[in-house]
Amino acid sequence: MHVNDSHDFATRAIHAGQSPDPSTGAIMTPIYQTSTFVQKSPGKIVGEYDYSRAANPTRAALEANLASLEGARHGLCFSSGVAATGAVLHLLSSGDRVLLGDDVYGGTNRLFHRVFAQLGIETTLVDMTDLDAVKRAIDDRVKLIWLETPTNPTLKIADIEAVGGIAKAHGIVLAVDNTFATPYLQNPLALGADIVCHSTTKYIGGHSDSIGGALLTNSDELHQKLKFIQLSEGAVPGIMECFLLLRSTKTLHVRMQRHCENAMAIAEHLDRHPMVERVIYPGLASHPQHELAKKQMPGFGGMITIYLKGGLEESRTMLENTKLFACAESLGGVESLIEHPAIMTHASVPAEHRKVLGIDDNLIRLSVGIESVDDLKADLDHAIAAATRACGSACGCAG
Ligand code: P1T
Repeated sequence: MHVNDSHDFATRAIHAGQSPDPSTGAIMTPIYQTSTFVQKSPGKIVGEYDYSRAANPTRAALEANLASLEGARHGLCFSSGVAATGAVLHLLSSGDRVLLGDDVYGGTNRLFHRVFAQLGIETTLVDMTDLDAVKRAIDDRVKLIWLETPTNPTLKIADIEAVGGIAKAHGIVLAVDNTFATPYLQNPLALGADIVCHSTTKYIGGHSDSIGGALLTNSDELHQKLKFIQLSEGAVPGIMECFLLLRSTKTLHVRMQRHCENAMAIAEHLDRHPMVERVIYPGLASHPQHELAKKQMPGFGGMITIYLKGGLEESRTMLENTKLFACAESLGGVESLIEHPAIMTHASVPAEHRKVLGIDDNLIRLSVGIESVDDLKADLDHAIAAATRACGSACGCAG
């Protein structure tokens, strides 16, 4: 298909990187489930491919598709989001420093602090919503700034353009984990980031049936280095995973529209609930960076974080009593999930740091799916009522 940058997102989502199979006319990209490709003579390959760790046609279609959605020249896919993150960290050398957003996925935090620290790469946590703090943290050794926006799980919004300007002025690479926003709601490269990272496990996959990651960039130099790391480390996705993701991206825009609609309605509903102490959702006027979110994103995504009145017991009771929201790690699927970051996704973050960020026992994260919004509201109301009954009045809440 002749799809180019001038086409709208929805058209690129469905067609970019893909054309009917020339040998059969199959409209869907075939699953080239092969490890190797026969050569005519040693070193003389038939087409573009010799070995699937290096490149595979199904993966190449996915990489081109994701690159198009992020407005990038280059795309690379990995076996997981953390594998993609690790590939970026392998750009660094011992003695280099990284500024890492202070509120990121627990596994990202663990990778920086407990794996790459051992290789001599030093990580400093910075609140990326505080531009002065970013500037203050920079010295000659800082080679990479890594941020998420919205962050996981407290949904802070960083000004990508502003941080990008600071990074550029100091010759520092800016990588943005765009997993929560997706390319439908935010294109960090257009705002000055050098690399975009995705856990494709989440919204891009959208059906909770695969693990994967991706890196997108406009820099030929960064792409060549990252491609070399991808080839050398071999953390590539399986071919079937690539096919599943190609199928998923065709509906990304439609799913995201419904995720945003449902989440906004639920955020407003919970905001009025007497048992909910606070709702964090970038679409609410009460969100500290609401104006920035409006400027940077055309919609606010499907993630909501709430503080329930009470403590661990009430939170646990709520999570045990939802019937549609499944209690599980991960996010971004069509089905709604609920989780407790302090015990689940962010358990690997040191307790004292969780306290600083407000990842408390009464903080609960919702990944709002695309089911009927009325059914979802009723499910949450029922579970909160169960938590209220469990609570009595010991914690001082309305229960
Ligand atoms: O799980 P994996 O595909 O390796 O992706 C890691 C990752 C990277 N970036 C962000 C923003 C993420 O949220 C994740 C994974 N997060 C969860 C599993 C979670 O429940 O938050």
